[in-house]
Amino acid sequence: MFMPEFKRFLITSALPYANGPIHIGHLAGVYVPADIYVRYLRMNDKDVLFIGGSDEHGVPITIKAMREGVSPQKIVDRYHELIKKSFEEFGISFDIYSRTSHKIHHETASAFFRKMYDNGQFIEKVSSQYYDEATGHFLADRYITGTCPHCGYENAYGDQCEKCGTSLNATDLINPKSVLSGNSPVLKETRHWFLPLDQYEDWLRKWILEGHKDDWKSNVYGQCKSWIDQGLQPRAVTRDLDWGVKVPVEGADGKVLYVWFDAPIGYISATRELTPDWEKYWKDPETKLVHFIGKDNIVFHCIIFPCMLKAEGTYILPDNVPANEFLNLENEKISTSRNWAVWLNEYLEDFPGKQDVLRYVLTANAPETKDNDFTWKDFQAKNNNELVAIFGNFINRTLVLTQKFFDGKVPACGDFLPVDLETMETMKGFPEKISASLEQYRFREALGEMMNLARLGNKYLTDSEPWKIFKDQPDRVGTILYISLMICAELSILSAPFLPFTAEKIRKMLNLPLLKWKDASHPDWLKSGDEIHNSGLLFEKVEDSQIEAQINKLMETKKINEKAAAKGIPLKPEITFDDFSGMDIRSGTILEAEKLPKTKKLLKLKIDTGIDVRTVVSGIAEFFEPADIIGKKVSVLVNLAPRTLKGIESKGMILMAENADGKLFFVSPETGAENGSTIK
Ligand code: B3M
Ligand code: ZN
Repeated sequence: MFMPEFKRFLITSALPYANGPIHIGHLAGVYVPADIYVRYLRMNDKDVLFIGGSDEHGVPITIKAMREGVSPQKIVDRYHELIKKSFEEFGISFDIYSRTSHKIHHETASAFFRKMYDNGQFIEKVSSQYYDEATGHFLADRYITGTCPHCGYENAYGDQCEKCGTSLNATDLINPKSVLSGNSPVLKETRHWFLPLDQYEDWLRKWILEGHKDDWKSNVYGQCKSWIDQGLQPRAVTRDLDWGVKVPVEGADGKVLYVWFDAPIGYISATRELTPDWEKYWKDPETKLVHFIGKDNIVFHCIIFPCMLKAEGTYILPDNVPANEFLNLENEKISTSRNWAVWLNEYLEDFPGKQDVLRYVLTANAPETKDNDFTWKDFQAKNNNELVAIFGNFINRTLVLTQKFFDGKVPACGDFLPVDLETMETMKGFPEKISASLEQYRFREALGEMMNLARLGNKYLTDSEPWKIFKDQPDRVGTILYISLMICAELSILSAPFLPFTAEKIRKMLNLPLLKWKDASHPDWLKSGDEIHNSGLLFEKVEDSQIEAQINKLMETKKINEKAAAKGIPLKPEITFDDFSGMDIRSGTILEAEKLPKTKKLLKLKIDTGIDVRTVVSGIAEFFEPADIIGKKVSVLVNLAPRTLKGIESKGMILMAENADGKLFFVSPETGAENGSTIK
């Protein structure tokens, strides 16, 4: 494995913005897979550093500070500590968890910029940028939102559309709005430094499109290809802000480095902070550099940061960037601002000692190739049906039987039957299989194999039924339990990257020394007569009540969000009763429905209004299939002046309820209200 052989490994995980706690989306996308990989490397005696830290600059921080009316420093101090602590408790085994407000980072990032500046690697340019006249701020990045010119998403940020992932300049947005005041911004001239990404296009093509066609994940490779194919533009790497790393150039007062310029340099600063030997990790081509990130960070880690490293000239490039897709929660996108998330710090409080359960569920559901969903019901099922019923059950049965029949001592091993030999042969295959998956960043697959080893153990015990034969064949039972204990020991090694807390418990119960990955394939370190002690169940059932409590918490959030959204819809001006009674609204039934060709939203409906049968063109096609709404009772405004839409005369309008997120629902009279009855 590890072909080609690298001398050392430098593993980085995205630096989370210190503007809120960590949630399961971050964990599943970045930190759990990175931690599994690093633990695996360490168990293989590799020289490895695992780098993490808080990203404390950028607009996400200043916006949060502004909303709370406190200083940005206050925000980052609060969340850095919270994040750091919850990572620790969750067993994310960073070698260092640093922060970008440290002096060493400001120095490192400044020097990096200055070297590129001195080498003439930036374009200095005065350009027009959006400016909020009401507040006196230039608007870049998340200070400005608008419609994405690529996919039409209405809440794209000034630096990136979160829907389609495209990286944007604020001036690309359609209908831009200031996040500060809600106003439409004006253009104002300002001077900035740009990284001419277009000059790196040929090099990027060679390095990524030719060089990493086979080893980068297809989602990562695909995104890179589409950016490069679209043509790269020079990108501003400085901003008019006062929070961040000051631009180290004379006459650049009031300007800081763009957060996406300084943040990845944070990986370098953290390594410098960790060890005086940092250069060999960053500059020797025999180091394998791997960035673990989420999909919205791909462009920054695969295109922009590598261009910076290449320009600076003395650094190595990432060997791989195994970015994950997104994890949703109960079928909805996780959102910090809408509080739609499972927060790590709250999980640790609600489920004390159950770090491994969450690690397991997030790995089993990892959004490795496509977006995936976390649901509390599935969390419960995976815990109860897999961790408790398979993994925990096997270890517990083996230990209980050893206690019962052999006084808690490893029994002597007698002659092998074919089933023993076969089982031992299968056991031998697991380390290699799991390694192969892990080394290709297939963590779900690796976890599945590890569980197959527990399944093998369960089947072996169930088939051999030692509890039935002890009386007549105690030696045979000794052999069965000896082999079962070997499987337990193998599990304690192979589960360690995924379930570190559990692995350690098993190791202690079996009285084993700290073992390495290679020890799993020749498990001869259990000796007959060695004492073991069963210190209790590894996993407990998650009860329905615990799941209900979590679901209720989410329902509360939903209610709060709905209220906030409804409040956000402004009331229309007052009308008189006559205005209202001028509307003739009737109960009707949809008789026919068909999609209007070449439109996305329109359905052509035939409606029985009780007065007549008429055609109404309605903009509901995105929410309803024509076949599903035939026979549906609807409320129809019948005296609306006719309009021609796509060449079809539409007479009237059907009434719909619209959610704050744009979802539509019929306003249907109850059965019994005949067609033509008036609605008032
Ligand atoms: N803070 C973005 C994010 O949390 C960013 C990652 C920086 S990695 C250098 O999505
Ligand atoms: Zn988009």
